[in-house]
Amino acid sequence: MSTIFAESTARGKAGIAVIRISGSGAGKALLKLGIKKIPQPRRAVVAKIYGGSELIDSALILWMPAPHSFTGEDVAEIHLHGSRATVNILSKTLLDMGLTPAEPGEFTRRALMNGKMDLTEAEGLADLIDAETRAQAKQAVRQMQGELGNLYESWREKIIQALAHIEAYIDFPDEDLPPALIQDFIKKIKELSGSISAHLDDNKRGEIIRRGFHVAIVGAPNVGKSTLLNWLARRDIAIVSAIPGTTRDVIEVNLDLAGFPVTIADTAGIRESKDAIEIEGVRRARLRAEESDMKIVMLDAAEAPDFNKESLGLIDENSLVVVNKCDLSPRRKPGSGKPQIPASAGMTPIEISLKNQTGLDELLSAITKILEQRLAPSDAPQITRERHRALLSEALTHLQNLENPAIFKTTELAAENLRAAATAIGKITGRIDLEEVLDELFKSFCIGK
Ligand SMILES: Nc1nc2c(ncn2[C@@H]2O[C@H](COP(=O)(O)OP(=O)(O)OP(=O)(O)O)[C@@H](O)[C@H]2O)c(=O)[nH]1
Ligand SMILES: [Mg+2]
Repeated sequence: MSTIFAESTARGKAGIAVIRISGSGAGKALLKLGIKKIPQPRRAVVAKIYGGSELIDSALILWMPAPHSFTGEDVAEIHLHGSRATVNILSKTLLDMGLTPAEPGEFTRRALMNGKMDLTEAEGLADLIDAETRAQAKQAVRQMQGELGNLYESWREKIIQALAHIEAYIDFPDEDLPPALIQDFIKKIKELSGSISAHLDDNKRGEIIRRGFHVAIVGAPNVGKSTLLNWLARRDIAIVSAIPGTTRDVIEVNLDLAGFPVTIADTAGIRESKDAIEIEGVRRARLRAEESDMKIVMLDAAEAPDFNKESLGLIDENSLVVVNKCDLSPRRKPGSGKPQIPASAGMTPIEISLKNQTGLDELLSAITKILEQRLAPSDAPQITRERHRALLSEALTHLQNLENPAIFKTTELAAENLRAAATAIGKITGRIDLEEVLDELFKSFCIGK
């Protein structure tokens, strides 16, 4: 396999840049750079590095021989001064030595191939590098540490143990499975499928943290939706005007609210229109409202108590109702303009004035509270990708087939379901190896009895 190298730090001017080399030629490359002898493993040393006779830099060198390295191969790290020129000169020197520039993700790919991490850990690493908020970073680092993979691996081991028992009986077709054994078996399978179901029943918390919580601001034209978006983003992103029907496209902004990743979408005011562009805008607004994790349904205080019917119709249990422009009816008793909202929504409308900047703290804390309720970190590891969910559901279906005692009349069929469940879970971590079934069989069952 080729020896690869890449700049591990971001491109651009920086105090330090790190070039990482992985492969059997890593040690030789260090010597060719003019380093007198390979440093002791995992000890930082400062050394001059040369391209031919030309001094490139005085750098910090780390040597991590196989197998105790990130990739499992010989790895060298060169921490040099981070100018474009220095990095380019070193890269060119390594290229001339016959080293190969790494493909995206190639170090991690090699780590996976060499069993240094499983697929969920590699995903966790990718998510950690992409993390933009605290909640995302926390979730990713836990996954990278193997929490999710270990959970799945423990489930797969249980299935493999069960399979080993069943397979033993396949070798003796004349013997029926004893009913007591079947009962015990079903009990264990039910426990396991219960754990998997509970894990799947998570409101997609982990997936939402990974991709961001989607909020759509919806309501009639001119109620102040774009003004709210600009206020939340603290930037002048959307056009605000007194002309109803200003916003047409969906305008999105990504925010960090209380450490949670949130994508807020401003949408076209919903109303009947003859204008083709506005009609399309309204269609997009409705679609976005449907697809989002939460809607902020905005109403106009000046209309109290006869609020826009269309907007009231959008309110459901995933809505936050906001009455804006409360400055327009200043003598109104507080609360007298509160709209009748469906009981299912279970929350009181929040009265604000974006013009006078009132009620906004309350609005922010209401949004934060919802985020905390929906996305609060749990002690248990979370599903973070649809891939995990699909494979777990597949495994669950096979396990649930085994809750029916009739299936045990055909031992092969029971075994087939177990095997399929183990394979599905094994695909999540990327460790599918049926050899293990055989190992388990001989370990836990006395065949010669
Ligand atoms: N009096 C008052 N006016 C406001 C308030 N908030 C926004 N406005 C004004 O209301 C008008 C409409 O605001 P926008 O934010 O463009 O409303 P919108 O809901 O995005 O409207 P469309 O894009 O047409 O759907 C603008 O003139 C704003 O300055 C408020 O709290 N009080
Ligand atoms: Mg607007």
